[in-house]
Amino acid sequence: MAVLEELCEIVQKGKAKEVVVLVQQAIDEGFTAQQILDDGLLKGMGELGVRFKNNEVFVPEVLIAARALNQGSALLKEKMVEEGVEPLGCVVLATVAGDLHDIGKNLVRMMLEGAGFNVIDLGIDVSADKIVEAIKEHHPDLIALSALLTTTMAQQAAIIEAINAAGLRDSVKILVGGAPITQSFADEIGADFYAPDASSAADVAKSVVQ
Ligand code: B1M
Repeated sequence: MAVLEELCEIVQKGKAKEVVVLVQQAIDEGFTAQQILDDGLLKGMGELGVRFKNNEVFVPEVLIAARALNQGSALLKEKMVEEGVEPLGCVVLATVAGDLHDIGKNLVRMMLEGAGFNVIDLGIDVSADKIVEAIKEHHPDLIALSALLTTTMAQQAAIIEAINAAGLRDSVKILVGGAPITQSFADEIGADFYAPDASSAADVAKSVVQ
């Protein structure tokens, strides 16, 4: 277990090379991919998420830790397929049409992946039509929409309307976020959830699949 505790610590420090060495060591010691993920990599990212929410660490630390986590989990991919490890759920994520800001969205993606979700990241400037297509193609548990401009907030409402019009509203939950978004705006446009930060977005996603 010592190696997994160390992994949990080192991933939070963002030391990618050490993370890779420790993941290999854990594999050699006979831990399953699920154990290495749950008790090492994801536990570390979860703890970092709490510290991020409490303003004890900031965006650069989270980005560096996420890069280390990705390198460690890349090593586990083959083993996960062999062991049949299933993702917690599927999230389609996007920054809405007209909006090019993606730093917050990328943090949301990292927290979701760190929590064990398969994330379909459609990128920036994503239209309502593309979201509707993605729901039909991927059957996600959650749609997560980021908007950073007061002028693009309305796109979140337009996407919800398009999902309604396509008859898909009952098949998916919708989470909205971004600097100008509030709980009351989320309620007004008929979103299911609002999250003020990336870590809370991952908490929402976990609550949806539980
Ligand atoms: Co822009 N920009 N920008 N910008 N930019 C802001 C947002 C702005 C507040 C700056 C200002 O005027 N003070 C302002 C918006 C004003 C408004 O609408 N009220 C603004 C503007 C006006 C513009 C342009 C219009 C400027 C121009 O061209 N005249 C233009 C618009 C381009 C476009 O999108 N069409 C523009 C362009 C850009 C750059 C391209 C230069 C660059 C973006 C680069 C990139 O993202 N790759 C940029 C940047 C960097 C910023 C600031 C400085 C930083 C934004 C950021 O990344 N913050 C920003 C001012 C500021 O915030 N200080 C500003 C860090 C990031 C971690 O925070 O994205 O808020 P944030 O994410 C948070 C939460 O909001 C939440 O989680 C994160 C924290 O954990 N969150 C979610 C975000 N998405 C979520 C989704 C969720 C849940 C939570 O669930 C789905």
